[in-house]
Amino acid sequence: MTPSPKPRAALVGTGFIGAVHLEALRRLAIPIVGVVASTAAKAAQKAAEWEIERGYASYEEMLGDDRVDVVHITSPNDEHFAQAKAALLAGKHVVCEKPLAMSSVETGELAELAASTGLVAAVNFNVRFYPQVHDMRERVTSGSVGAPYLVIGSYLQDWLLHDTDWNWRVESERGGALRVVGDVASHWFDLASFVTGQQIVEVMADLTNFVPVRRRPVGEVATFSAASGETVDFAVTSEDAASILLRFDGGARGVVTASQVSAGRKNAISIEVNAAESSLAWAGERPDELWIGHRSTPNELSLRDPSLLTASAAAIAGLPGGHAEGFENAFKALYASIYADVAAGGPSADSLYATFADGHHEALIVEAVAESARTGTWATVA
Ligand code: SOE
Repeated sequence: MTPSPKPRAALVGTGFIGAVHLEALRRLAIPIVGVVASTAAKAAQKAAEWEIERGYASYEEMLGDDRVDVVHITSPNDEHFAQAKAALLAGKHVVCEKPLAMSSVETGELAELAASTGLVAAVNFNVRFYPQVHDMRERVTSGSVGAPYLVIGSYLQDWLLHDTDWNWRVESERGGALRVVGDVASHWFDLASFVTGQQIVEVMADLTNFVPVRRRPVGEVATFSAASGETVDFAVTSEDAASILLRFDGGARGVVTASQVSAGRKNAISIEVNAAESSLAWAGERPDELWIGHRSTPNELSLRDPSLLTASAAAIAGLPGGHAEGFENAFKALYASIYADVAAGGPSADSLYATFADGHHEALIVEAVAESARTGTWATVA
């Protein structure tokens, strides 16, 4: 690909996470030339509100705009496949929200297409891009904590606890057959593989639905927002919680619990690696802290400080120690890495963001989880 001097972006989707993409791009001074929404009127309204040059009447109109180099897809999950495919075929680089698509057939096709185009094709697994997560990865993969034995953790939320809580993710046709696994456990799977350098190869899953009937509002409800007004009963087929045992290709064993009905847990992702020499633990709601556990000396709590982090972590730290970094900084660091490749014309061999190949592997894990839950036995990730 020809290197692009100053890559420009278009944003697809204007919900909770679309606004996070927008803000991170703005902080990196990446020009956003237009926005696509669920309707032309909404695109025009958001373009005016966010001071973006164009509100496109349609996705196709955006693809026809030669100024767009990178398409950020933050639409509901069932739109990702067609939009990502069309963007790649139009010669655009793509940053797609997770899950990459609704099935491994679709993600497999996208991964192949992305590889054949040589374009940058990234999946928005933002959790990789906290400095302490990079630090954890470097400590594990360099061997400094010894071979990973156990990978333990959870991803707990409470925003879908009540039967009056609603979001498009609850509808399987739009969100996917597995909700909690696809929406949040997938972040944890990606994180576990990222920090250990090992792939998940077998799973044993128990999926549960505690709120089988929800009161679906007649109108649309934004992610993490309260529903109100008239409702109709809706029979939910996706899980509210999942407990999953894991086997990794390098010999590590794992266990994760994921839930969207855990009162008090807002967006609580946590991971612990127990390795042969020491342990490491990190939690997304205290992102600047890395706990280091020892057997024969006192445990440590490492606070994020670029001068004390491992090299790869220091490279993505945006602020000096003591100046808290959080969710939005991870997006900024992720896009800095992606846009460096875009500016260079294509993916580099050593980039650390998740690619469409990683997004395809995630889909295979999610499908293995579904199979295991159905059969009550271990399932192999295809
Ligand atoms: C909702 O569960 C959600 O917005 C996820 O879709 C995101 O991936 C996660 O970052 C926060 O929670």
